[in-house]
Amino acid sequence: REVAPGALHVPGWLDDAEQARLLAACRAWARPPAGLETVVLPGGGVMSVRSVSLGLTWQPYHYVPVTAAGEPVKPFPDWLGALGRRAVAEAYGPAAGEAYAPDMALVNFYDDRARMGLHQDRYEAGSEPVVSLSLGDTCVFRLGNTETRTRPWTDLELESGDLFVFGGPSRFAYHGVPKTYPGTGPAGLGLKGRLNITIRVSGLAR
Ligand code: MD3
Ligand code: FE
Repeated sequence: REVAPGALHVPGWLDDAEQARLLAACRAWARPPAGLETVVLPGGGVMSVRSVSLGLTWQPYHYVPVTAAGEPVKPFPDWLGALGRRAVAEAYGPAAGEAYAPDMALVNFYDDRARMGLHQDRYEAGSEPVVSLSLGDTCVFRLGNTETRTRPWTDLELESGDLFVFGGPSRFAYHGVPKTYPGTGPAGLGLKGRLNITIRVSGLAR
């Protein structure tokens, strides 16, 4: 479903087995070194979402190859790039899929209290689409406009296995996660909380 121009939501894109495989990979990536970290903002604020990156990591407000603790970021695996290409092909057609060359992924972990305020993702060098995959608890995803951090916005629910692709005019829309619904993930997955994996073209790799 096209939620806004260039913003495509595909509920249930990952089947149970694919979700389990992606979760197992996230658990391995979360382990040290260069595992799950808390991002501290320059004003001293701490993000409630914890994250781990592959390929490059995001530190306020740029992409770097080393974590805040000084450890090299884990590599961005080819299979995850291939999954991103499949997602973009699904959203915009086979040619767009073939042209898509992601170089990093950001995995966000939400415990029951974590939220992400409305923001734009504009630290990438270009404007290639962002691919988002959700695992575990359902959340409210807020998709705003490209002009202001205020209304109008649309609230949607993202569930385990859902794909979202943000390209075209939606690429620089404000967005955030005002809440998750604890305990709503698939019982068989065995994840307490929510994971979101975004696959991106930073354009800054080497
Ligand atoms: C719309 N993550 O990591 S994913 C982020 O669920 C981020 O963890 C949220 O926003 C999460 O930056 C939302 C959906 C998403 C990701 C990137 C976007 C929506 C986007 C980039 C442009 C527009
Ligand atoms: Fe974002």
